[in-house]
Amino acid sequence: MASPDLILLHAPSVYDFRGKSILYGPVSDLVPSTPVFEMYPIGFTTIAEYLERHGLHVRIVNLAVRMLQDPNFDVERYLASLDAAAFGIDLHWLPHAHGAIEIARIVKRLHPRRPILFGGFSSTYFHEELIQHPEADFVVRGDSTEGPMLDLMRYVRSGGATRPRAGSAEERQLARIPNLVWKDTEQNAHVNPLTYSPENLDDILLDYSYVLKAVVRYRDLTSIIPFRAWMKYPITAALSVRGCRYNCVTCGGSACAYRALHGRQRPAYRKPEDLASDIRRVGQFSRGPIFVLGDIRQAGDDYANRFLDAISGYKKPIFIELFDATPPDFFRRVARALPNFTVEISLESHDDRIRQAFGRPYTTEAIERTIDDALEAGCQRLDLFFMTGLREQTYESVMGTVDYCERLLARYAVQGESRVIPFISPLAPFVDPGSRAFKEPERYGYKFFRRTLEDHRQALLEPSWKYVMNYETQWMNRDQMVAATYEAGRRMNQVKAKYGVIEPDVAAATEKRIVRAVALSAEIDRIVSISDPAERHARLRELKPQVDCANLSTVCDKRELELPLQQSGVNILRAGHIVASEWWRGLGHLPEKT
Ligand code: B12
Ligand code: SF4
Repeated sequence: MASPDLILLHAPSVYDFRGKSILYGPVSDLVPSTPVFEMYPIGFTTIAEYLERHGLHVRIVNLAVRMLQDPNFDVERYLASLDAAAFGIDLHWLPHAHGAIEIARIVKRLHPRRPILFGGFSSTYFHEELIQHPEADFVVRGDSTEGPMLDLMRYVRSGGATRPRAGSAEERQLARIPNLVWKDTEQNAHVNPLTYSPENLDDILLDYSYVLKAVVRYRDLTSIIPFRAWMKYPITAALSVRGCRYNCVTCGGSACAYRALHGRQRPAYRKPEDLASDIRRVGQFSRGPIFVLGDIRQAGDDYANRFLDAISGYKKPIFIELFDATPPDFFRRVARALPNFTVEISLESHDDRIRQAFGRPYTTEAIERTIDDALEAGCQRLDLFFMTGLREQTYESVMGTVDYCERLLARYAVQGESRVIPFISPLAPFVDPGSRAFKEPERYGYKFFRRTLEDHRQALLEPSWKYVMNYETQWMNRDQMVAATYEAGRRMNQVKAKYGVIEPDVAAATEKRIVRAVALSAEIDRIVSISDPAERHARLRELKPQVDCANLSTVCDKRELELPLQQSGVNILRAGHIVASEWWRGLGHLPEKT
């Protein structure tokens, strides 16, 4: 099997999580990943598709999933068996600050002549610090890197030096690649201007058939799975936008963060008709739900209408998210086009003042009208998300949020069933770098314990999420935040059981997990206060089996987020067709796609 040009590696959050005793807490309860954050960025797929379209071969390797699936998976041996002209590692989400850098170290040791490149939001924010790491050869900044990646890979493919000499032609070549951060022979860092920031998403393609083809080409399915439970619940995403119009204060993907970090002046939208084709293409081989990332109303009513016209008649389950209250007519149009739709809304708090201080423009009253309209139009389910760790939010206010959810369920649950389902989780482990709160903590009432990339890398090794968190607020310290989160989770679980949203056995299991997590958290606090490091370490190690059991689905059962699937998730016939054409092409019978 020929080596690919580029291997994209996704690391676990903490590299050696299998040997460490860390109570991660409910940090990933509301995303498909485990606390190892094994999901790779969507951008892996768009970069891979783009480079393949231009004649290069790319392989995606999800090391985090491999490590999760097989406790004996030998990372070093596996990495030694791989080779490529370059290795790319995402440091997109800051919780990967430990794993991404450790994986880079190992790859550098095993393949010293191969360049290692980093990319993603956190790489962009911390590019100056990251490039100082000896194993980081390149950082590609920006929310869009397909173009610069093609330039860089062509440079690497043509034998260009990883660290060019001052005044050489190679130095001039690297200096021309937009968004690139690189080093010369003297280890001086050069930061090229951030000039690649496409105005729209016309030139990218979220084409999952690349994924199927890669499975055949590299005879490896496990490495490309986006998250551990994907085979059981194959949810896929469709990307409507890069960027955002809103400015939620803790968000590193807000309008002002995009402007400052990625040079993006306005969101780049995918053409609505192309978005609809992306979805239909996924629907050809997957029966799982599709999540449309980004509110389709964000670009205006015309965008939403064009999208709904183009997708009309799509019958498979689809999630849409709303960033604001909507008029009733909107849902009537959605229901006509997408009979099997589910809505997601982040309400954050029941308290208008707190929600608006966070940056969400809508009132509870307006959202309640929106909920009524969505249900009346026939929405299958409506998930409401609340958060702890907000500006101006106290312990009592968090409990008030759960009381509010009880009132909601009393109103919407009919005969032991409710289409409205509330969830609450913490803003954790980190407030995003690049957010307004990170930039001006005092102004927004935040206090940070960690500021640099290295601070966060170290934080991730702390024994429980309370110590990992990079912040507290003027209204709740970390102890209160942890206590409020667990207690809110416990009460919410009871409320859901009372109104029949979850089965009694599910509720009982969640209750048990929360109680165990609270006890473990207290035990870890006691261990942390032991002054002898050897004893501290030994006591933490003893807790590992219990900690491991408490690390998944703490404040709710992750499966509560899932829609019931009627049939197996993958359309075997269609997937088989794509796989067979790739195999046939591999035998030389079909031309390579250009
Ligand atoms: C969609 C989304 C998700 C989806 C993930 C979809 C996915 N697989 O990518 C879900 C809902 C699962 C999710 C989860 C999380 N998210 Co999120 N998410 C977003 C959101 C709303 C949009 C992201 C987006 O538009 N991506 C598309 C573009 C911009 O990125 P991309 O195509 O994947 O990648 C491009 C570049 O980033 C870069 N790139 C990325 N990786 C690499 C690697 C290399 C080598 C190179 C060269 C380039 C490169 O090039 C790519 C192609 O051009 C943003 C907010 C926002 N408005 O941006 C938050 C955001 C990215 N998420 C964030 C966070 C914190 C999380 C969680 C950690 C939250 C949590 N505690 O659970 C988890 C992590 C999940 C995991 N890894 O398991 C923060 C990140 C801040 C930071 N610096 O850490 C953001 C900015 C805001 C937020 N708080 O939600 N998220
Ligand atoms: S949290 Fe707010 S600012 Fe961030 S992506 Fe969502 S709507 Fe935009």
